[in-house]
Amino acid sequence: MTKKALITGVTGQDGSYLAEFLLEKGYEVHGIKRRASLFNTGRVDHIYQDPHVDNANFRLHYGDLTDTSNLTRILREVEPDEVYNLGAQSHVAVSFEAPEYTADVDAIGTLRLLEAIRFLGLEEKSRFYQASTSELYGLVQEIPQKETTPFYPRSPYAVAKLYSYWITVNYREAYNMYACNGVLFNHESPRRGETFVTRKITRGLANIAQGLEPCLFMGNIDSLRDWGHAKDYVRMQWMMLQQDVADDFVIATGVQYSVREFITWSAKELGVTIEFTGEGVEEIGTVTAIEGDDAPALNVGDVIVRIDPRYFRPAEVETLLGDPTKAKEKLGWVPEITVQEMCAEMVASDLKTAKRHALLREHGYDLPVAIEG
Ligand code: NDP
Ligand code: GDR
Repeated sequence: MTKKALITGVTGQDGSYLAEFLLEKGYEVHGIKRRASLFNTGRVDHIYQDPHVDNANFRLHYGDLTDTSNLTRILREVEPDEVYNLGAQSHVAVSFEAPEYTADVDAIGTLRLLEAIRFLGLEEKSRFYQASTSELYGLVQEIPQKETTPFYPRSPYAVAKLYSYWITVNYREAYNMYACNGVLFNHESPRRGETFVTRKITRGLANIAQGLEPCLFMGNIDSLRDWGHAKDYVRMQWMMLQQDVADDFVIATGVQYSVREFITWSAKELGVTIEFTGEGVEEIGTVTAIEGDDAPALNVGDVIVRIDPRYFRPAEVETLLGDPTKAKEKLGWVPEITVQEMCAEMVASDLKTAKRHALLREHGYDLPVAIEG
């Protein structure tokens, strides 16, 4: 029998990689996409199948985590073997600006799905994966963080995700549902949203190198993160639902770097050496050497990184470092892509786009390059 999976957030970074992964495993994949005034399926267009074709095994349904009746109807239609709840307002800084909406989607949205599964009598059939987060550790109580580390969320996003973490545990214990939390540390890719720090850096520097943007404006570049590749992490999401007994796992690489280091590596991928000088909001990143021909718009001495306090958060998570021992020992999971390899892949992808833009500009077809974020 073909297994059926339902993915909320299928149009996002993880949703797109997970859909690809499950299709390769022979699943029938159903995804929930939001109604938007512009096309929002760019990350899954390459796996889209015309619904008029017989046996299409990738299908999209309009829906929203704020809409109980819609979620219930989709679950009733699909009767999935596995539900992956990846949909969320996932930007930490934005959650300070839209805290109530973030709570509605990221906390109550999870409850809506779990209740719909129960209401439809699917609790024996549908296994449930909740996209939990290292942001739960917030103001860290232990280094490195593992499954038993106490939580201390530091943003409306993290507080909403704390509710989802515990409601998932609660439904597992109360109703014997197969429900798991993957406590995932930061994971990135060329498909990462443009306003998350790694993508902002790789895209911004590629644009600067091609003369499309003047400077990268950053927030707290001392921040430390444990970054992995989204492809490695979605494989783990599936592995978690294949166990005999539902459980919660930390997924991380166990290695930590600063945002400043990520900027330096990204520049290096473009053949550019940056030196940081100054302190606090006065810190700047200046070009000290250029090799190769990927940065034709730059000269030694150019200041291409500055600090803009607008990007500081009201409460910051300064440091995160995960201990994935349990996932490695119980599930045999090991991340295959290093953060440096991932950085190179992201820069190469953004450089390709930037070169295309620069070429269009050179020939009089100017496209606006959004630099806010
Ligand atoms: P993205 O922001 O790339 O994707 C989020 C997805 O959720 C998008 O498809 C988005 O739709 C959808 N979405 C947003 N609001 C709603 C809503 N109201 N109803 C239905 N869908 C909605 O996130 P990632 O792929 O990076 O992350 C996936 C999940 O994992 C998220 O829950 C995130 O919080 C969590 N997480 C992510 C980590 C990471 O480092 N990437 C680490 C730990 C947890 P649209 O495309 O229309 O915007
Ligand atoms: P994070 O990711 O908040 O960890 O949440 P993000 O990439 O946004 O920030 C990482 C760190 O970089 C610092 N930073 C900046 N961040 C952004 N976005 N823009 C900047 O200009 C900037 N300058 C410095 C931040 O302050 C922070 O310390 C991500 C999301 O994917 C969540 O959904 C997920 O749960 C967690 O990772 C794990």
